[in-house]
Amino acid sequence: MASDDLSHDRKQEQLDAYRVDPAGTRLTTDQGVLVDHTDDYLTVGERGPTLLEDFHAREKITRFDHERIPERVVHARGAGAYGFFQAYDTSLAEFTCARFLTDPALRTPVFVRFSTVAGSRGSADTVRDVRGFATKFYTEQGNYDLVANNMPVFFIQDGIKFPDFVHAVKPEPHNEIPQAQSAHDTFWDFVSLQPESLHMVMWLMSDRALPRSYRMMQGFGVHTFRLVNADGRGTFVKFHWKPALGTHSLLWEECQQLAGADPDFNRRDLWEAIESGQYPEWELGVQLVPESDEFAFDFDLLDATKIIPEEQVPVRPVGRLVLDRNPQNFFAETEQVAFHTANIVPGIDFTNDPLLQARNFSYLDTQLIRLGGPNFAQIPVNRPVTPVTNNNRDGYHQTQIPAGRTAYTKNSLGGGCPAIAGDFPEVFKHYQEKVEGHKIRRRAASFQDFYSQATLFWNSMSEVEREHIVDAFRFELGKCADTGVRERVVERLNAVDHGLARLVAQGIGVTPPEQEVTPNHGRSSPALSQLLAPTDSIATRKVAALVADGVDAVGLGRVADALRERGAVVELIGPVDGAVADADGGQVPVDRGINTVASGFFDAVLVPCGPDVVRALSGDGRVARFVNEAFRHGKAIAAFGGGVDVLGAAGLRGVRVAATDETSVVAEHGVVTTAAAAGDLGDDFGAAFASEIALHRAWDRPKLP
Ligand code: HDD
Repeated sequence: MASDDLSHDRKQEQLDAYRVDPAGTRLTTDQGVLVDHTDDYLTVGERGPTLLEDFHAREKITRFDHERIPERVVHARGAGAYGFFQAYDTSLAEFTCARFLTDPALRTPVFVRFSTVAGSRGSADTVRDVRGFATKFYTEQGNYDLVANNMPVFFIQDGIKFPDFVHAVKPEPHNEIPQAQSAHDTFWDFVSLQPESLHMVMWLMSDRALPRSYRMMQGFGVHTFRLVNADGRGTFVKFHWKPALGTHSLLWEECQQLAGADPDFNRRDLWEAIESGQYPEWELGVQLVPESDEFAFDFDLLDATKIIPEEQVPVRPVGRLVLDRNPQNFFAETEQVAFHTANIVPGIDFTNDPLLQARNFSYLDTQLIRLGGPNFAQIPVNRPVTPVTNNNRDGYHQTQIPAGRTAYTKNSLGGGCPAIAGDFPEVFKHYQEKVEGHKIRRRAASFQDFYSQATLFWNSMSEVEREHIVDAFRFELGKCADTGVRERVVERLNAVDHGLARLVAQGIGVTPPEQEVTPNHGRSSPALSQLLAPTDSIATRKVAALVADGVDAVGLGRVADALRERGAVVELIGPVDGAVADADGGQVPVDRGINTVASGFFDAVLVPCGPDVVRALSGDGRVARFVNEAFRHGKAIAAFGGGVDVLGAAGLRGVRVAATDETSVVAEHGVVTTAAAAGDLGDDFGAAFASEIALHRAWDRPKLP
């Protein structure tokens, strides 16, 4: 086996030892006793009282009673996968001795868990929320956890406020309403009284809070961390994950529809992509700041509510992350995985960011209650691939049998083992920092600018992104019953941007502010807009082909092939599940019935030709709604032959479509049409449709009334 494969497989090999396969086995009790009957309790006579001595029934029910563990206090809902990380080259060795970042021959195994933050374990995926992006690297130097989010800043500057923040955003304590939403009074009350949250709130109100897929979102380590090289020299670092498929979002209306139609939308998407071999991929990048530049910025590097604009410090590519294996058991792996910001390896260290320091306490602490004791690092998914040898002992759920009579350092009776690693090259050395000061409870003056970067974010948005932000504020604040809270938020927004504050105020019945309090500084960071970096790929994009009896299978096949060749997933949606007849009377199997899907499941819609099809589709209210929604949501829509008529029947207006005799391809605002059908349908039709899908959405499309 090549050495570069070794590390990757090492974690899986370790996990294999714990995997239990029921194939070919017989039912037993937990004690290994064979069981021949598990449907009836042991009773006295067929209709008589049950017996306490039925150890099998008692064990079965007891085990069931104890199945649940506390859900994560935040980030309770998630989905995870295994994969690997591989550095591109050795260039980071100048800055860090972390081998997984500097040795391109190493494929470091990883487990990644994506999550929402506010909702309970059973809440919907497509809520407006931050997404977690936590990666456990099983490195050759021990486990490293990069516990990141899909937004580069945080709500608060100091971790001591975390319980307050979380209490404010979680369901209100008196009635436990609302679930998985920030659209309620206590959250906005908190925001209005903690202006440091405003920058993050701008991100939360933006499309970033509605990712199309976990596979299409960025990740950020948020804090300024430190890289440390072999000589002990430190360099400040911010970590970035960039998705290979581009960063894309859903629309709020779709999110609300999907929360009902498929609450597992993001989970399922990740699972299915990996099952089908379309492995999600990200690039790790770093922003490096020499220690000598610690004070070169107009914000504090230790302030987690600030970004370093990429235009100021470019993101330097380091390596790639690929997720290629789904877990086998959700509870054992995804639920029991335990991340901790303090899990670091030689070459990486902390800074004095007070948010990070609080996290370094909180994550270990939370696992103790969540996983029931101090031995959670022995749970298979959490085990490092490096040996663990120390004198930590006992506690709940100890699964190892430490041999020998000595459990202390120093010892002579145990041969002095485990021995202190001393100057062993792999040993972790804390970064040496000289610190002095008074013991005080006070925020630094350099943390006091709460608005400039919120303004920077607003200035960097495209027009459509701004529209979405205003709509989001109007929705969220519209759900706030307390007018005082609404007014205070508008007041805060006025310090971000006067125009924004006025637009929001007008939508929520608050008198728009007359005066601009702080003039907008006018600076922007183009890298913050999702729309400025479109991809040209349609890989993994989902296209719904709406079919009915009489479909032009030849034309449909041509377009579907063109899309599939480019990596898209085409699903045939019929009036019901099963099959439809093609124009020649043959059978075309459908993938799903329209009653089981929603337009939000797909990135694009194709309406094929066939006279009966057009009649059937035009007369089907579900089809009309499907196409109409896809149009309103800016999705690419294609129709050929008579299928073009279905678009009119669905109420599409304001976009020119091909006339009945126009066999060339007409593409306007993401609507691609032609009168050509069957054998006359050229390759240019599929190609034009693919180009529109790659744009993600046609944002300039006229709005329907
Ligand atoms: Fe946190 C979970 C990310 C601030 C305390 N956090 C958690 C997870 C992610 C983050 C991705 C889910 C991990 C998983 O999938 O199991 N948290 C962040 C980021 C933050 C942040 C990017 C700011 C930069 N967190 C933060 C603070 C505190 C916590 C300030 C406490 C002082 N976070 C926790 C926690 C959780 C957690 C309570 C809940 C479950 C867990 O840790 O394992 O300890």
